[in-house]
Amino acid sequence: MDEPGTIYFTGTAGAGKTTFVRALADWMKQAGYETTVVNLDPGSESTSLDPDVDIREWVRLDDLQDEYGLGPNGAQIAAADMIALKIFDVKQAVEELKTDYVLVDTPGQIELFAFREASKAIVDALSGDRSLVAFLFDPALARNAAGFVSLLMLSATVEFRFRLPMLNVLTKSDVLTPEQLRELTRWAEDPGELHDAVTRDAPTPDVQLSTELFRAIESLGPLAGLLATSARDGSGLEPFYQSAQRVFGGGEDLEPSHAPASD
Ligand SMILES: Nc1nc2c(ncn2[C@@H]2O[C@H](COP(=O)(O)OP(=O)(O)O)[C@@H](O)[C@H]2O)c(=O)[nH]1
Ligand SMILES: [Mg+2]
Repeated sequence: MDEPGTIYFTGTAGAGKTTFVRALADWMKQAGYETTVVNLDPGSESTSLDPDVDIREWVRLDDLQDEYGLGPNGAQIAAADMIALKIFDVKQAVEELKTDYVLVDTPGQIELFAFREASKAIVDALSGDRSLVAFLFDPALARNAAGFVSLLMLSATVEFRFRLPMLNVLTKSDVLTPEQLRELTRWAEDPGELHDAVTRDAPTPDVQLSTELFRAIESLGPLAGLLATSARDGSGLEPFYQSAQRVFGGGEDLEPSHAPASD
């Protein structure tokens, strides 16, 4: 069997990572693709994710707080490093399930994943040649031009850290009006539109900074577009799968590993 396609889901706290992973795994299952859902958030209290492999079997935030008398932030940081020590157990558990795709939900706070050396080790251990990072844009932040630029920079930072192909994804598109959604899509496709919006929104003293930041983003490469999705109404899940598949397979679709479930 080919090695699985592994997708890491990153984004600011509350961007919708956990909800998206569950919705995508459910969609993929009914479309006939076998997935393994991995939870790498040691503080996750989500009962809805229902992961197949759960880091909390090895590292639990509440245990660390009790054992070492750490506060929530200290425990998060200790946990981020301890996960790296357990990553080969996680890898083994994932390999035993032998699915075509592995969907990895990452810790709620992005800095715990994106800015720690341990995460690089985690990603290196879990990733084969077919891996990508999905960076989720929360509409609450992406809705205005300055927030949108900030998220683009954060996404570029994640790319810089992990050196993996990236997909930028807008979550919760159901909360946006069609007009708002069109505007965000234009920003992602046309640097000129985004630049105009940034300078229009910025208070005068900020215009220069916004422009400079914008140029930095532009020079990182073409804005690759933003895929609008909603875990709530299911929109964008199939296009997301197809985009990921293009990254993994150079365009070829995998045959479903079993017949799609009928609804
Ligand atoms: N309207 C709407 N809300 C969503 C959607 N996806 C997630 N949410 C909500 O956004 C909040 C944060 O979601 P969560 O998946 O926990 O974010 P995470 O911190 O990135 O894992 C929760 O209250 C979710 O119910 C969506 O597609 N539409
Ligand atoms: Mg989460």
